[in-house]
Amino acid sequence: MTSEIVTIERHILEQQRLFPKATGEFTNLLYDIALAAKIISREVNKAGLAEILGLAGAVNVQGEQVMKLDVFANEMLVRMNDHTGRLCAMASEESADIIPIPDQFPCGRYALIFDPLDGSSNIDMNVSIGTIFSIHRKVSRGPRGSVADFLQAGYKQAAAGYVIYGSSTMLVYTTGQGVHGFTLDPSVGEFLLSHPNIHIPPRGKYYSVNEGNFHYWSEGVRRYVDYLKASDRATGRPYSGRYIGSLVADFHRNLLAGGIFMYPADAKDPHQPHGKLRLLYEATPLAFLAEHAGGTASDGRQRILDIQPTELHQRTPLFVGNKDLVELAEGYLRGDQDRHEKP
Ligand code: AFP
Repeated sequence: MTSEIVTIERHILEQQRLFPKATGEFTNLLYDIALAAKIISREVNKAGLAEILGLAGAVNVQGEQVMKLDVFANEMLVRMNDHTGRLCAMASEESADIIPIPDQFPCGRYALIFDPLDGSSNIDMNVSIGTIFSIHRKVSRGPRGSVADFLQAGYKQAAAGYVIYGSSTMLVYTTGQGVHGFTLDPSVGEFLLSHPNIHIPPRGKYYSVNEGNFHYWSEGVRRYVDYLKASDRATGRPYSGRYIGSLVADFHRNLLAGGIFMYPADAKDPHQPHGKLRLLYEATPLAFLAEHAGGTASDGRQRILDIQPTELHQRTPLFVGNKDLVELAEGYLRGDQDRHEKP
């Protein structure tokens, strides 16, 4: 045996040592998230047994109410983090407003944003789902956290990551010092470093988009997708289409194999002219990871990480993945794609 075994705890501590002034508060916060992820993973793995053990939302054999998994995941993240003194507040995709830290607990220096169980409509089909998180530093002046701590541009994130509950459970995160992936060894309950320093491969392989929306897209998006599918040996086309409909799983595959994930704006729902995905809970953390892995993310016009959020649940179009593919998508949306197409 030659390779070192690096647990997530050791890895986070080693990262902390790069910052001699670090207090350990941030380190412990990441560790709290990893612990919540292990507990959520345990419950997700039992999902197929829900009917046998008691349907979610119904009463189980012990006479207890069985919680839906997304509700469980949300509660777990809140309960793991509300009392530690590391956070000033939380914001969850499941809650309309910010989640304050109860008065009896101290207020910390960080704001935690999470989508507790993204892709949850896939649970019943045994498809991979995920938790997405993002951490900002407290910027508001008051004694407790406020919405202002969450409405910060993505480039200011202190850390971002996700947990994918797939054929194995993996946690992938960055604090701006590389993107690192850990696989959960369920037999010992530890996340072990399996994917150090992830870089998106330079040549993308996949495009991922819900093509059922084709007729609702703008002309530019339609032409871009046609370009990706056209056969051209010189530019390695066509790209292969892969779409799960579970953002973390789609993003994770393209992070490891290269490609572009898109959820463009569409004309399907006039109330959602900006597409489906949420800026703070989905787009911003994945954009931070993509950039630190050598890729990029755009809303079709500007860098996701430069967008100044105005609302907690704001939506955005998202194009994320290899730089050349995202820039080409922007070109098609502007109508000057010829400047970006490879000869
Ligand atoms: P659910 O959490 O309702 O399953 O939505 C998942 C999601 O927000 C994201 O994970 C997917 O990328 C996207 O929606 C899929 O949306 P479409 O079903 O419209 O393709």
